[in-house]
Amino acid sequence: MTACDVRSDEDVARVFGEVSQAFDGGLDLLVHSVAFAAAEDLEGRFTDTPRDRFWLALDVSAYSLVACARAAEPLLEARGGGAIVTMTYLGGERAVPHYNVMGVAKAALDSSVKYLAWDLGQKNIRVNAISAGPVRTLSARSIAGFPTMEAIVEERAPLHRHIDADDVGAAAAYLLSDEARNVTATTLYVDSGYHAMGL
Ligand code: 0WE
Repeated sequence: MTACDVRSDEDVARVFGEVSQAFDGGLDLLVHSVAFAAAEDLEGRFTDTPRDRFWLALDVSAYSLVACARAAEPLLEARGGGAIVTMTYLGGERAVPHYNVMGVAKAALDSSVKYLAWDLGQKNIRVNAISAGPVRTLSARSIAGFPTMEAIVEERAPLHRHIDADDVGAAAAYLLSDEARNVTATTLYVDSGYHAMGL
């Protein structure tokens, strides 16, 4: 599948057109896993986030789910329903130092999951989010203090261990499967239980 700039309605329309051709006009599931904030906004003070980069982060990280869900809707409907999963993070609900504008974008994303779930539920399309703990990914490597965050989770989370991409994959496989047929509009935490702690 070709590249897709999720800030462009034309690009999104083109890619879902290609999906429709490749999959005979139908789609069973959609995994939305995209986010972006300017690197300089993931350090320092949230207060200093300029207007243009605030909207950039929300455009790529939150509105893109709405755009992709809308484009996928007729394809999912053609199969009698389906499931959408997106990736969120605790920093959208609580202030995580340095997560900054990405936290605001995740708050918008989390809310969008609920409104999309309401609209698309009518068409038997489920919409859920996975809230993963810090995972060592390519983009994580560029984040200052990432090893410290992992150490904090390992110390304080009920399961005292970090999570990896396979843990997220297993949760996604569940949410996208018929096993989760009556699960929508929710967040599944894959974070060793860290989100439940107060200290
Ligand atoms: O959502 C994220 C990070 C997503 C992300 C990563 C980058 C790095 C490269 C978005 N935009 C960019 N822009 C870049 O230029 N996470 C959940 C991982 C993450 O990022 C943090 C975290 C955690 C956790 C940043 C600061 C503090 C905590």
